[in-house]
Amino acid sequence: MELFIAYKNYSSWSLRPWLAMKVTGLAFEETIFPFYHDTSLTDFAKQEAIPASVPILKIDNQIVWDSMAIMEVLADTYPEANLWPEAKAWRALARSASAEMHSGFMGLRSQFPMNCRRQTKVNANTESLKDISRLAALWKKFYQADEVLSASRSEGPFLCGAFSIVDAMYAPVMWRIRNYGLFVSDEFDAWSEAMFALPAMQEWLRAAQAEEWDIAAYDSVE
Ligand SMILES: N[C@@H](CCC(=O)N[C@@H](CS)C(=O)NCC(=O)O)C(=O)O
Repeated sequence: MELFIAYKNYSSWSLRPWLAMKVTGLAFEETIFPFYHDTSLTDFAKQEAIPASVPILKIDNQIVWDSMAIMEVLADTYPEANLWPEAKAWRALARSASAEMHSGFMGLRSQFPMNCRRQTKVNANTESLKDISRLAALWKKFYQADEVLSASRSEGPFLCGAFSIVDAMYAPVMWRIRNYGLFVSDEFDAWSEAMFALPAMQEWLRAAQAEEWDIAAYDSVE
C-alpha cells in the first residue's frame, strides 16, 4: 500500500488516514506531494484523472482518493484492524461525527489552519466559537453516553473508548485547539492529551518539525 500525502506540518486531511493506519498497525509506504512548492500532485492527479488533493491511497493497484473513502476502504479490507468500533451503536455515532467533520466545522478550519510546529494565541471569531461549542456538545455525546451506548463502550481514552476512525477525523482539531490556545471542555482536554501522547502522533510531530517547507500564509495567522 502507498499513501500519498502533503506537508506533515500543515496538511490536516493527510494526517487523518496516516494516523489511522499507523495506530492500527497497517504497513504502508508514503510519498509526499509538496503542492505549494512543485507540480507533483497536479501531475499525478492528471495522470490518474482524480482531483488534485491529498490524501490518496494506492491499494491492490487501485487508486482511492478522499480521506473518508480511504478509511472506509481500509476498514473493508482489514476488518482485523478494527478501524470502526465493534458495537453497531458506536459505529453509528462514530460515522455521524466523522461525516460531520468531513462536511463541517468550516469556521474553525478556515480561521485556524493546522500548524503542528507553531504555538501561538489567537482569539476565536464568531464562526469558530460556534464550532467550539459544537465540539463541546459532541464530546458530551461520546463521554456522557446514554445507558445503551455505555453498556457497549470499549476500553480506552478515545471517543469510542478504543481508537477508531472518528479520532483520526478529529485529530487536526487537537492541533488547532492546542496550538492556538483555545479551550473546548475538560473532556476534550483529556481526549487531546491521549491523542497527543500517541507514539504515531509524536512521530508525525517530529516529521513536521523536520520539514523544510514553509507556507507563509499559515505561519502568520494571528
Ligand atoms: N475532501 C478531501 C479534502 C482534501 C484536501 O482538501 N486536501 C488538501 C490538503 S490538506 C489539498 O490537497 N489541497 C490541494 C491544493 O490546495 O492544491 C478529503 O477528505 O480528502
